[in-house]
Amino acid sequence: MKFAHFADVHIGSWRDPRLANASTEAFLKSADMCFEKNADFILISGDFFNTSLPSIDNLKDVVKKLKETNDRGIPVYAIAGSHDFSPTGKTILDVLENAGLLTNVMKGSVVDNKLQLRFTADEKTGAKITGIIGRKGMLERKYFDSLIKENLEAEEGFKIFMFHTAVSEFKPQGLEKMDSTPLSAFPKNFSYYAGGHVHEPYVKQQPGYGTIANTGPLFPNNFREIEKLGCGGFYIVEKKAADLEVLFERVMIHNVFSISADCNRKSVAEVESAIKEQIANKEFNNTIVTIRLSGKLRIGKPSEIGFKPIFDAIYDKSAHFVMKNTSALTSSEFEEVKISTESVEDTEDAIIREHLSKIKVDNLSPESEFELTKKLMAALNNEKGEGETTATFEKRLKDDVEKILNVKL
Ligand SMILES: [Mn+2]
Repeated sequence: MKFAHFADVHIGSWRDPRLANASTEAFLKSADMCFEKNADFILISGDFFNTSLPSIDNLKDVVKKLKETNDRGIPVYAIAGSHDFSPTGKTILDVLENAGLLTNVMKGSVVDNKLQLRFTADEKTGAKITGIIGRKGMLERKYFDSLIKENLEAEEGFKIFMFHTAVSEFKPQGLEKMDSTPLSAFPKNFSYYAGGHVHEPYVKQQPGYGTIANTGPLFPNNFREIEKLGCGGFYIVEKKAADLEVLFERVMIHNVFSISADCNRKSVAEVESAIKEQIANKEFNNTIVTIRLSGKLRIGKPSEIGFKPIFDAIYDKSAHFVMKNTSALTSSEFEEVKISTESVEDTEDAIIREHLSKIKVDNLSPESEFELTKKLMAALNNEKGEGETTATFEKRLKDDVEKILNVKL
């Protein structure tokens, strides 16, 4: 038995036209790699899409590849991740499942307020697969906390548990503050735990449980991930007698070249020449170039750094994309502003939490107020979909907000 484990594909994650197709390309390439390696099936552990309403162009390419995958007799098993849902719980994965292109393996029923999951059996290999979806604001914790584990743990055979949440015990360095689910909430005695959500790969052997793996994204999704991971990838898992071999397959779409400069006690001109020095005599064919500046400038302000000529010079050396990060750059001319280097979502969460209960909202508990605020923000963050008229978009937005607030506008 040999299978592939993808997660956090985030189709459509980049807005810039130069990177807008990168995650789709990574998916197409990864599927082709699975064909070459004769994988029996493919797992996608959440966040297949970056939004609940992906662009038609990306969707067209993805659907075509899913069709080819199925035609080759390679089934795709998936769970939804926090990004796959609209604020009212809709996901494009349902459309793909109804078209027979993938199987959502979080299937089960509610018994006495408890969640009873059942397995989906892979016909060819006999592998038994189940899992728990990820939701925004850690709503998946409710599923874990109400999960009936006995039937899952007692089941015989090769079992796979798919999940889209951070495991508290295995949070990577730098992501310690991420909300997470403790191992104790997971059912024991599975052969393989196929994780997503944490955008960094790791494989752990956990006594009593089994192999727990998190693949990270197929293509990096932001500046930090490009800088840290360089490229994304997935696991090819092969059952060899009693052992599982888990190999990371790198998926190269673009090369990455990262520049960082410590600007402490430097002038703007000195910073500019430090960057120019790092790009001299280099070519950047099909390369994403990242520039990270940090420290406190001695003379001048961050806004005075002439990025335009630097970017132009890098593009002249055939770079595919250039991006900069100056969030840790300050000036002695201004008071330091406290900026968190965490994700936008973490920063949002921190700001909401700071302001909870400052206005009275319907006697809501702080936790419900937090969830309501998050849902409203997600709904209002929704963009007009492709082919959607302004009127339908407005109606969709209004319907979403009405459902969240439980009122008629
Ligand atoms: Mn993700």
